[in-house]
Amino acid sequence: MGEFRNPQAPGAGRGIVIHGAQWGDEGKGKIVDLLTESAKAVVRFQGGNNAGHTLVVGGEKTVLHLLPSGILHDGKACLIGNGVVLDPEVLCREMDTLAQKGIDVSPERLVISKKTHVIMPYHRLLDGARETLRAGSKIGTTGRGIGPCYEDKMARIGIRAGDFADPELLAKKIAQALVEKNTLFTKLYEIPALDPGAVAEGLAPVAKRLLPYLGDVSSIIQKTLASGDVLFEGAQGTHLDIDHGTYPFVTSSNTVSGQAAAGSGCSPDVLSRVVAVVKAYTTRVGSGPFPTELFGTVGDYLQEKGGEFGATTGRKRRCGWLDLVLLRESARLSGPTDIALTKLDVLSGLFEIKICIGYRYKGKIYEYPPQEEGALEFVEPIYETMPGWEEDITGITAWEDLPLAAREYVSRIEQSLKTTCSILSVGPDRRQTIIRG
Ligand code: 2SA
Ligand code: GDP
Ligand code: MG
Repeated sequence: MGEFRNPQAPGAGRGIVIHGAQWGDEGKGKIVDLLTESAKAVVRFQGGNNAGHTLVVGGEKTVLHLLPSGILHDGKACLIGNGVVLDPEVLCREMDTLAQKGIDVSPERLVISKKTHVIMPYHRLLDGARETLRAGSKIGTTGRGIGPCYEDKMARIGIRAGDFADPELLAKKIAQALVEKNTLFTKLYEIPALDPGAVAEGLAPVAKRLLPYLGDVSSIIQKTLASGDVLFEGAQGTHLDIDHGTYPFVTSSNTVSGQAAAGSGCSPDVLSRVVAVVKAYTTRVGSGPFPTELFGTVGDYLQEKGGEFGATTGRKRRCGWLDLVLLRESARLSGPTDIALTKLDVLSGLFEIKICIGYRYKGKIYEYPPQEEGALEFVEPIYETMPGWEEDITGITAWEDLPLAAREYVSRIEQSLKTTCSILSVGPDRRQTIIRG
């Protein structure tokens, strides 16, 4: 049945998913940048410019919101898949910033799927208006219009990047979308109605500019895999997944590894390696339950030492101990082959380190999170305490050179999750990494 499958010829490349196993900001950007060296292409498959992926190379910091994190490597294809929601103005600004630094952002290497949905000004307005209306129970969105854009996709009234080629169709679709939006704006949110003609005019210059970048990402992935590896770059994290996350305090896309296939246009059988990026402690930005959250001095220590501020909004990230219950569920949902453990260096200087190994909830012990909505608000974490270490580990490049307590911490995670931490990150820079093979 060969022609019905998408088999990889002998010697062909692998699909490698890099996704966040917690609530985002695990350091996915750094890991994608690192692994791009040996890949041929990098594709974003969900989320939009709510993401902030930070790369540090030779001390120079780059924060990406839409461009795939392989962009700093010359000659590697960077693809924006159909599962992404694209704010064209943000993308153009990001491209300009990188071009000024001498990075190639030409259509020869950067391709946007024609099926990618476009974030429109009315999506951003709606995002803000909804949050205002939810006073007291805000989700704490990034305000980038992500949710409303995905809503239009599902309602089948979305604008797609492929529409950029047909200004007449674009104008018609914008007018259609605005019939409903303008009613909402004026009747419910006290926002002035938008003029469809003005919205279409506002989009025209960026739409024209991005035309040469539109292509068939699915087919490019298929061709690339014939000769090399393709990285699939996740955004946000597993527990922000629209289905499996801490609903309703989630983002509006699927963030689990399976989305890499649907959000880029390849079959799941090409995804042979799944790297779960795990921060050595836990952070969350925005509202929602967080069982291991720390409110005292240790939380402040992690926040300050880890530089835990949102890479898109600048908001302070909430910090807490590592939660193995959440990670077990991440593993069940995304099937990681290995872990990239990041920010281990931030734990240096703590006398003792706690790991949440289970929850107590309604008189029972849980190894996996209870599934009722909101249950995480009421679970009591069960902790195991491990000795900390004093040493600064940011310059260490070999496993053997890590303090014993740090190695024991890593081993405890591996043992509990029955997998290997193949990559250890001990600082933000690309070179501050221990590869364990
Ligand atoms: P949205 O804007 O609709 O996706 O927000 C819904 C929830 O998803 C959370 N979310 C994130 N959480 C962590 N990191 C994200 N990216 C930025 C970063 C966040 C920032 O890299 O730091 O700068 O604030 C991200 N994007 C969305 C969001 O906080 C809501 O809880
Ligand atoms: P992403 O969204 O998963 O790509 O993560 P972010 O870029 O939003 O947040 C991760 C932050 O931690 C960024 O500021 C990175 O530069 C930084 N970072 C990544 N890995 C490490 C590490 O091992 N140690 C330290 N100290 N910082 C790191
Ligand atoms: Mg981030």
